[in-house]
Amino acid sequence: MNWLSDPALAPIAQKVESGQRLNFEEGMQLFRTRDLNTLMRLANLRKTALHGDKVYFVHSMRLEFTNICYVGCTFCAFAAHKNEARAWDYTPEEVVAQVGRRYLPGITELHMSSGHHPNHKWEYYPAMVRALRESYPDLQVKAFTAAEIEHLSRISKKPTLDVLRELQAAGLSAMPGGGAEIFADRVRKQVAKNKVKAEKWLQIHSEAHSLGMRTNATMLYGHIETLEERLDHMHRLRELQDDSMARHGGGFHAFIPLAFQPLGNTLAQNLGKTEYTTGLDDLRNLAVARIYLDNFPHIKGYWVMIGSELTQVSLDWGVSDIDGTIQEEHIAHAAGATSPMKLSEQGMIRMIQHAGRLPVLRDAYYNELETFPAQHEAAD
Ligand code: V47
Repeated sequence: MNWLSDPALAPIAQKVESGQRLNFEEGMQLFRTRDLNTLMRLANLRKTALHGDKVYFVHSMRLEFTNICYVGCTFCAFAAHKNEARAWDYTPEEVVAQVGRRYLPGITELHMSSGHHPNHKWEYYPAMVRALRESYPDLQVKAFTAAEIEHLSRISKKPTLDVLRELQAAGLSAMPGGGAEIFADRVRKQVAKNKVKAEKWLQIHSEAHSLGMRTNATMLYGHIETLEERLDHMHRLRELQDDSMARHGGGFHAFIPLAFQPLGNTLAQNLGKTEYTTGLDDLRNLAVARIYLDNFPHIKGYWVMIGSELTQVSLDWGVSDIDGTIQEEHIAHAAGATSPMKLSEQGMIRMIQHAGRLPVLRDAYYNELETFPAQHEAAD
């Protein structure tokens, strides 16, 4: 049976079936089509060609060492002024103690990103990474967005490449994908005008790749951006990934769309952007990303921002990674995320199994630690 109902998708389907790359206009057709069934099938085809039935997750911990931040991104409800009662700011020793408080056996990844603190000296950052590695040598530290690295370059007066090198020497394993927001200037000026510029964000990731570090890339969508601006964002990432793969043998592990959470931030209040993204927008976005970003190993469905139910559905829409158990998350929850603060390992396994997929526990480097049996029925 031929399921295709949008004739414009016929040449695109042929390209996807034969593993060819889509051009920008074809990417836009995917964003515009109402033939969601074909979109889903094409995304699933690309995902299956890469990973079969496997879906990856990590036993992880999230830690934000401070919420004090001077940058003023309009989508952010997490940042606090240092005099506010809700502000926190941990010393390296307190960071280690916080990790101890959240620690569970088997956790391999510690994901940290935080505010741009106005007063910390450069030395604070490598000292924190070193203290963590000394107390928890088995934890892989994935920390500091490109925006934070640029901030560290400014306060240390060191080039960003040296900042990365020194953090890597202190024990930094990988970088998260935050701070990318939307690259297009028109949007960036309105949502993150004091933050790292798009070109610099990309340069910092390129530098990290040159040091053999693997990184992620995010895209904050569902606010004032157009669909063209979403695809432009993906396009710039695809170009950098081509370059990093050619020059350094690899670069980005995963692309993670971040659905805008609309509470308690000025973007929501001033521009009336008070609605959550819709389920089909989330799924479409993931599917387009899977098809367009043909050189990215993984597209992540981020259960914190789209909920675990939709994340489970997204496993048919190109998603091959569902992030981790997390323990405690504050950035999305400050802005109205309705998901729980954490998931259990068992809960993540069940979510994947009940979607008829094969759960694979990974670490921050995507080493496969354990594979769980597939289970095609929704019963334990
Ligand atoms: O950098 C902030 C975004 C990011 C809101 O690399 C918001 O594996 C939606 O980067 N609505 C932090 N998004 C989270 C992040 C991340 C998450 C999961 C996995 C990985 C990874 C990285 O959250 C920030 C910013 O882009 N953000 N406020 C909001 N209201």
